[in-house]
Amino acid sequence: MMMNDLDAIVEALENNNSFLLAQHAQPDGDAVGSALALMWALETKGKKAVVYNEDPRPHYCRFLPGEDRFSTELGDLAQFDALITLDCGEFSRVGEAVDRLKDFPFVINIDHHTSNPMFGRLNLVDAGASSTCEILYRLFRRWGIEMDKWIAECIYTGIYFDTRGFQNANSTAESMKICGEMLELGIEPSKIARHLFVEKKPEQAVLMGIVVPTLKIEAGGKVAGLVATADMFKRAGAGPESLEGFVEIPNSIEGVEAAYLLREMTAKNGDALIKGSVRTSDNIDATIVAGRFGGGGHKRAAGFSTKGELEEIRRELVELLSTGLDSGN
Ligand SMILES: [Mn+2]
Repeated sequence: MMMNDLDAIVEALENNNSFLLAQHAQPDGDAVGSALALMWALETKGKKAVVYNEDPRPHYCRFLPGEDRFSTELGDLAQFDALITLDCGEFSRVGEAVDRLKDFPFVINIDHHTSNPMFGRLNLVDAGASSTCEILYRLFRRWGIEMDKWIAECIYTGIYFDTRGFQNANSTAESMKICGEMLELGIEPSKIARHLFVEKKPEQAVLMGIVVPTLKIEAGGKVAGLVATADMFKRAGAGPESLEGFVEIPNSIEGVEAAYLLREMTAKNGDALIKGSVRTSDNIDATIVAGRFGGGGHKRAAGFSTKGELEEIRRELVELLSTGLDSGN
């Protein structure tokens, strides 16, 4: 799926002055990288950009230039000419602010999720792109942005994060070429790799020790997953972001074709929720499985938040994944 208002978006950026940049709540490396890359690019053109997210940035993004420029307040929306959503598979992913933002008169939607319903007045959505940062790179090229080391660090971070260091199927010649070009602008790939994927906080390592024993391998070795209860977070003294990347533990097991991670969490309104991450091989579409729980994402990596009891959802999810693998759906 490809929705391409590239030239119209370049024109809109050129002809307007003040932009609000929103990404999905609980931002990841691509959300933070794309917001900051676009902020710096707009500033090189003398434009004003405010970067908004209701949630704090994950600790692994704290090294990025401009990381302290995020705001958790929207302020007066009338000051903005356009709202640009980044890495949001649907409008509601911006979080609670969607109630105020959904009537904004001019929305530009830049994203790479398969399930994106094209909610912007202008849309630049390519599910074939590794990341939102890869799409921004194309936009900057078309717009004639002179990319510097700061922009390069942000772009590289988004691509490297969403491909998981080129381990995922969304790693393409194009995404690698762009990253090579970012290296030529002076970034240090080993530093970024360490921040994104290697370094753990001590409490994350403790949490790993508690969560790994919940591993279950089922469906004849094809489905594997972990669960994390609220009590486990408490025992480890770790926050909800601490599970980043943990789904790769079951996903790394030989023979496993579908992996999951479920965790208990509390929504902002106080509701108890189960948050799920799903990783799949070629043989099963993760967006269909996550969709059954009201979520979405990419074919091989998707997620959801739902109400319910942890073990019940685990059974239901394993059942769906096993059946899906059997039917080749
Ligand atoms: Mn992304």
